[in-house]
Amino acid sequence: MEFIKKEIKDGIGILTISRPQALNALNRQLLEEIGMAVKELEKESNLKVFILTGEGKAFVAGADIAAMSKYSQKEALEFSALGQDVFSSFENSRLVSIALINGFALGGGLELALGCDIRYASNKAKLGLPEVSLGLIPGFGGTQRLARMCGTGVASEWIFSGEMFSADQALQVGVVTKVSEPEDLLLEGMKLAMSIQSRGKEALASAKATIRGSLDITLDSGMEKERKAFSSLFETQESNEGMGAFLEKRKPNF
Ligand code: DAK
Repeated sequence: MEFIKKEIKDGIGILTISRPQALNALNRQLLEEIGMAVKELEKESNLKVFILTGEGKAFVAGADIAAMSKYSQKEALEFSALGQDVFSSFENSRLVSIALINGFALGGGLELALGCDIRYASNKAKLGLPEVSLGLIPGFGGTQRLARMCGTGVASEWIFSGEMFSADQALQVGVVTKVSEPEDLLLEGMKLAMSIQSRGKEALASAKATIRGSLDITLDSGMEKERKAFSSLFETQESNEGMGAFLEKRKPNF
């Protein structure tokens, strides 16, 4: 892979996007590499969580405008479908994904982060969906995910204005859940990842699928889904171990 650095550090998967000449902007190749890297991490049977971050002053500065400017409508449709598929594959993955937003997360870059389960940002990060300033709209799920995550008021403000927002503004509206000094970002992300990694694998996958599945259904059907997911975990060795460990006053061995 040319633009993705993949490592497993202290039992945590880390994907670092590195295309510095274009502030990590997403072209087809980079999108495909992100999709492949996540598939490879999924093969690591002990892995439960991964971190996605960017190298340099950007997380990802958006879709590659130079490449996109030459697209026909058909190519734009294919490009949009590729991005949407890759970001949706994060949601459908059993692995928990944490975006560490180290710098600019604009357009497709913010959409990439919105596809992750959890987002932390450096206090130097700038986030936004500036597509309307290019005569476009977000094409990798931004209109849908931001509206679901923060409501249509926030999505409308961010998308219609095309402005960049600070990490603190992003924290206020719930786009990110923690802001830290740039030098502490990886440490904070690793702390969270290690806490997640110490939990039950099947319980995590079940919780993720149940949370993700809650958005498009009624509360009643969500409750039913939760009941089924909850009760099916009683068949697992993991829940035996987890509850047994609590009762025996020891740490569970997951
Ligand atoms: N694409 C390509 N190259 C980019 C880029 C991008 N998004 N962002 C930065 N670069 C390149 C710059 O062109 C520059 O290259 P050289 O001139 O050195 O060759 C290099 O990275 C460094 O950038 P700057 O010199 O501009 O760096 P500054 O620190 O001065 O400014 C910046 C940083 C992030 C404020 C600025 O680079 C900037 O405004 N970048 C563009 C941000 C942006 O508008 N992003 C949103 C892109 S639009 C769709 C599918 C997807 C999408 C929409 C529709 N369908 C198919 C329907 C998504 C759209 C987007 O993401």
